[in-house]
Amino acid sequence: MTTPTAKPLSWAETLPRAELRALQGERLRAVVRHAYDHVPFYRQRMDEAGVRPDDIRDIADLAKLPFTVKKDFRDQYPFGMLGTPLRDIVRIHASSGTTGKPTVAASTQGDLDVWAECAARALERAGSTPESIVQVSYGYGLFTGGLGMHYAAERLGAAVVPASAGNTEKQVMLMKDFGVTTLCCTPSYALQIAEVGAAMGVDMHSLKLRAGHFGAEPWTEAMRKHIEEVLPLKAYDIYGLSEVAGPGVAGECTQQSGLHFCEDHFYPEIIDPETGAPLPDGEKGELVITCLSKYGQPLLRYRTRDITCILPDACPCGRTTRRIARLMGRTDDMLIIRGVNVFPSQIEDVLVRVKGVLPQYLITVDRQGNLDTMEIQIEIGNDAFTDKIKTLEALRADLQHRLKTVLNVGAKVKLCEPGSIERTLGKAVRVRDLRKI
Ligand code: DLL
Repeated sequence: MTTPTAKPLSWAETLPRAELRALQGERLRAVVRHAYDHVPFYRQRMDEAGVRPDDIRDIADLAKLPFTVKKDFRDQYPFGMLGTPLRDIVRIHASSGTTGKPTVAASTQGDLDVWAECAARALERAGSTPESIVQVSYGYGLFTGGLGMHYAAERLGAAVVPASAGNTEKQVMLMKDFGVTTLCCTPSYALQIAEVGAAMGVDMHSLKLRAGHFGAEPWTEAMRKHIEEVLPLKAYDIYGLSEVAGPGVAGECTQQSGLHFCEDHFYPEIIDPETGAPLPDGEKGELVITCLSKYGQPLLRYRTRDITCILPDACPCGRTTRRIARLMGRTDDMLIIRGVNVFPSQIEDVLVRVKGVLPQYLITVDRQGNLDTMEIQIEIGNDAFTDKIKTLEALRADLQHRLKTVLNVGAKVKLCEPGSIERTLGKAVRVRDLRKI
């Protein structure tokens, strides 16, 4: 039995544009007022910009508000961005920051309900129903992928298999034995599952899978085609980020041509990353998101650093919410390794704390089979340079351990001689990405 709700899950996806805009304006007014009254950070920013909550009456006024950036989270770490007392916060997620401290994402129950609704809408948009069996093979934990899709499946009324990532043979067994219809994981892990299943002798095309919701890392149309060849499902792109909510901020419908934004809760803008000027629909730039319903940790005009465009035409599916194009890259140097966000500055932050090494390093990212690999070459200082293998190995192991703790993903550390990493005259080259996705 499903709990009766007043409105169908996706009622906001087909609202006439004028009604949607009125709803957005109403929610924006309330959330801006709340942020100003309850978060000293926003009050100060708005005062500096000379904007009062009463100046924000409609979505057209959004551009008057100052941007929020990732660094603001670091400066306000851990709870400086909260809009409610801590007692009203019921969950705290965290994603990578640019240095040692993570970016905190705290939610009230109301915020979680909105997120679950949006992520459930992503499942429904691609055809899942309460009859579906949804295997969540995103990692559970501080990362929002696992818990995000978990509550989405429950909100839809489907049966959820909380597999988390890893132990791939078991994933295949569960899929087969339970008749899983919907798979949620990173696109690279979907390929890994297909490969392991085939190696186990399972006819992957005999599985009941019909939809996959893949995201958290960049992928391409070519990869979609490949996944659809090796698994008997349609592969749908799903987008989200911890600061805003998690998976489900936007996701594709069965047309597979752009990700419908849950515009009634998350308002998207595209700006010129150089000037900050808003760009019209159809033009490529940086995605900026305002959370219209988030009160635990309000978020106004957040610069995501993700590059995309808002598709100017209406979707043939009949939904009126605007879509974004597949993500086209980032304006910063964030890497996504096995679904985990990694900033080169995090590595630098570790190196400056370790005696004997220089903050001279080169990250090489590659893909072996379907798994990302990361090797970090690090220069040793002249003082620490020795021909004692035992000493060097201890240093190497220590660095590898420290980096794994900070980055949340393993990297192979290779020590190299002083001066051996190429110096450039301009911007240092810190990353070689050899993956051909
Ligand atoms: O990756 C949330 C998520 C989980 C999305 C599961 C989809 C599925 P973060 O760890 O905070 O949150 O990383 C957010 O990942 O700014 C993008 O750069 C990247 N990203 C997320 N989805 C996609 C996608 C989750 N579909 C950052 N395509 C974002 C490309 C994506 N990049």
